[in-house]
Amino acid sequence: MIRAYVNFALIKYWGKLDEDLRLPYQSSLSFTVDNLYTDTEITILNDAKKDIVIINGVENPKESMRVINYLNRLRKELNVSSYVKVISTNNVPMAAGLASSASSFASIATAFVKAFKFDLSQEEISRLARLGSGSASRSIYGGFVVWEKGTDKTSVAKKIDVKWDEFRIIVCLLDKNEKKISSTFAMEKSVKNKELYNKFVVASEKDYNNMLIVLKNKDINAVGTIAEENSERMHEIIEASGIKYKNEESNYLINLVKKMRSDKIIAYFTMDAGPNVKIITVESEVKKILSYLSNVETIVCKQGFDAKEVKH
Ligand code: 2P0
Repeated sequence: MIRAYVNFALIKYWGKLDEDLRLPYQSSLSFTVDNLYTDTEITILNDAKKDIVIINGVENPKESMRVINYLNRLRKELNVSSYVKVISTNNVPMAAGLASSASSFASIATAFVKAFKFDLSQEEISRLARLGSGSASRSIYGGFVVWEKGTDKTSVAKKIDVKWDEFRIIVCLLDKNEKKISSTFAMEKSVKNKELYNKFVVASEKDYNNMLIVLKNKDINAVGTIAEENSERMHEIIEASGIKYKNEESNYLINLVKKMRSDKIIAYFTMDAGPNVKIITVESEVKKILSYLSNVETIVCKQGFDAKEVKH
């Protein structure tokens, strides 16, 4: 069984230059965590005429479709023909808006490669994961990771050489029942807004380069500031296309994080394609931050691991 962990972007991937190859307009940078993950077991079905896909314990044709399309893609890429049985289970709070395509497709890609006994590098597996879901390219590695823009061959994720044990992301779980607009769809809409989108890409490039510098210095205030600005830029362009992921509770939490900062606590926020707010901080601040969040369900995340084999 292969376990791949969820990653949260500090510099966001938001928009595809090539939709089929899932090539991004911008390089992104993320943190793969230790306690949210997907487990996938893949076995080859000899003589079968179709794949069997079980996600979170159920065989649901609609949910399985994206995975089956992806399995077809993997068969083509790796030049194999057998159908397979996929059992994939997310270890994330159900319907929390965190069910991550990143950890899912990273674990499926890795499990597929292993089932067919291919000897591929992590970068090669990252490329295959990218074809399933862009952010999945980054979940091949634990800790701080970059996914570089580029060509089909070069646009893969790599681990950054930063060891920062004190770094934390606190996930605040909000409004679990919110209907989700897929990021794939929302990205397409953002890209169409050409003038604004081009500005976003230029700013994002700057954020990425600056982030690489401050991350090497483990400068939490600079890391938090750049991540927060980059996230806000992404939500600005999303909202300009008529989609809104932030809700009232998100805004309440954003203001609370700003209040923490005015109380001299190190706390910054980032948000993805949903209402949940993630707080960027370091270990010494976690207790203080949680005291502001007594009414909110939280998950404190540390640096996680590469996608890897685990025993049942
Ligand atoms: C990210 N997100 O960098 C950004 C920030 C959401 C907001 O990557 O269409 O599920 O499957 O390639 O990877 C979510 O998008 O999109 C995402 P597809 P994906 O984490």
